[in-house]
Amino acid sequence: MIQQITEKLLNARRVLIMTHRRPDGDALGSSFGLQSFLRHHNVAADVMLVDPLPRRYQGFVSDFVSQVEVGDYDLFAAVDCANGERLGIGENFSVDTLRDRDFVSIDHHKGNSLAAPCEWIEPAACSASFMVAKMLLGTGLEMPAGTATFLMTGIMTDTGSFCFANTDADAFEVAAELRKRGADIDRIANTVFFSKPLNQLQFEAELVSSCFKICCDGRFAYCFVPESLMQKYNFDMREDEGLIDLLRGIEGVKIAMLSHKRSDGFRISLRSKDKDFPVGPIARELGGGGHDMAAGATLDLPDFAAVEAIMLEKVSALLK
Ligand SMILES: [Mn+2]
Repeated sequence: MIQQITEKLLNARRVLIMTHRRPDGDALGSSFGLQSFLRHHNVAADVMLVDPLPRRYQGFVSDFVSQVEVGDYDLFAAVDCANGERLGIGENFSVDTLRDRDFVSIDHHKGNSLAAPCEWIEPAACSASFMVAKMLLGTGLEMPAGTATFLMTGIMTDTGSFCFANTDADAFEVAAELRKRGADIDRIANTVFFSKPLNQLQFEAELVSSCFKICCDGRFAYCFVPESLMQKYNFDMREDEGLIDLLRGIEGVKIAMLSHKRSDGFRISLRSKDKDFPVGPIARELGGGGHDMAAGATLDLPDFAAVEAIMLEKVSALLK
């Protein structure tokens, strides 16, 4: 399958690369890594993004399209996207349109339901960027440093800089190959990890001091982020990548949950620090998705008290 996808990509006239909505480091790293590699090898490729970019990635990626004509492309490639609802295509066309066309998908989400005619799904892979890197390195073609940097960004963000349980030996091996090709880890660290805006730090300080709840003998930490606090510090939850680590980082905590209200309900993000207590199944049970150790869902409930009641029940049952 990898071979088939590689051939399709390298022989395409023009590829449209798509990823999940509210793109994170892995979504952007895998998309732009693939785009830069294809362009380097004279294949026209565009990344489509329809949501605003998180601030930390604004200096990192700029070359994308938001509106397209389907007929301009002969190949469609989805990366890091688990299902049609999450695919960032906006009003451009429907997912069904793609299934009648040449459509490939590369992803590492368990339970992927995108159903592309040609797909490579590897739930054990640490990140989609890792999969794209493995595929592109496997071609034996030259990989420019810019491509290596994009792909490394996705690997570093999805593995928590090689700290999470999904970091297997293969992740290090591919990372080593990317580093040899000039992946600029300094730049990644300084733009993605070490450049928190001051308003965010102040927002986090008040969040920590006033909103955290810890229960289940100190093993479940959660927090509802009130709209008023976001407004007070001008903090946008689109910038929340890594925010949950404040909870996860507490000693003794096994499961962390962060929640905030959106127009479609209460968004919950879940993280686990222990393989014996995976949160992926809980998220999927609630109509969401993700990985064993990092997952999320949106709950259409009247208030956070209702979310809290359900989650306390589910998490305490898991921790039993
Ligand atoms: Mn990912």
